[in-house]
Amino acid sequence: MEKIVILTGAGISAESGLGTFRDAGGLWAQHRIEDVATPEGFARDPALVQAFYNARRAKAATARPNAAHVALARLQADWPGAVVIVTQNVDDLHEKGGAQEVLHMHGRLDQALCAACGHRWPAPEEMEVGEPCPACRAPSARPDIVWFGEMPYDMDEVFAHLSGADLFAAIGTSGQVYPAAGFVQEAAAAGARTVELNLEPSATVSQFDETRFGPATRTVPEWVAELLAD
Ligand code: BJW
Repeated sequence: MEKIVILTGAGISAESGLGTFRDAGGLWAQHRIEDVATPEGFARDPALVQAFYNARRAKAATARPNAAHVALARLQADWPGAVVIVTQNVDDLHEKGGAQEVLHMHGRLDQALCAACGHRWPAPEEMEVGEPCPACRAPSARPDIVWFGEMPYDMDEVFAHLSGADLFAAIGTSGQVYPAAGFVQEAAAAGARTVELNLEPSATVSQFDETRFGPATRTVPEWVAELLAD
């Protein structure tokens, strides 16, 4: 049975009210990447970084999954083969939409990470600078987020899934951040058919066999319905 690997990005959560990064008015238009999404930025000004993620955590906590998240959960439940969802998103809208298993390669807003010992625990609504780790007591709590220059999570598992994929889809991602932007090449090299679903062509659009443009709440349910009808 066909194995489907799906990569999602900020565009899938845009219609749930969570901002993307690189669209006009997106998060990177309001904050410098180097200040809020690098380990160096955190070392320089931890209060700024904690405030940035506290605000995003609060917003994500009240966001509702949209028709695209729900459609992917339906695909996972009804497809006779495996459906692996890999998300770059740090929100939990796939899970709220009913997805069973999701690989969060860039971390999660609802988790805290100890920079000293690597322990993880549920993040409080507001994380403060120097908050102690419940395991080792070091004052080293940080958001469990993969910043630039850090190794994304679950990469061995993701690359193993890509090497066995029959169909690869990228949804709502600009294709500008690696290693995720390279997944299409990896899947294609393994013989998978590839499809991009995005509002606009991504930076890697030429590498896909098929493209579908439009808002995710329209294109994703349509695509899922077609797959399940075949
Ligand atoms: C809609 C829509 C709607 C809108 N419906 N669509 C030079 C060359 C190559 C690589 C590098 C390089 N220099 C440095 C690097 C590596 C670096 C990198 O890629 N830099 C680039 C900028 C060049 N990458 C890293 O450092 C990564 N680590 C790493 O590489 O480790 C080494 C390694 C080696 C070998 C194997 C594996 C690893 C770490 C990257 C960490 C990224 N972190 C961030 C922030 C933290 C999370 C957070 O705060 O939320 O993650 S950056 C930010 O970008 C965030 C996102 O997950 C990520 C991707 O963004 P995404 O999701 O694509 O969003 P947008 O806004 O860019 O695009 C939205 C899209 O949706 C658009 O296309 C819209 O059109 C569309 N859209 N509305 C459908 N309604």
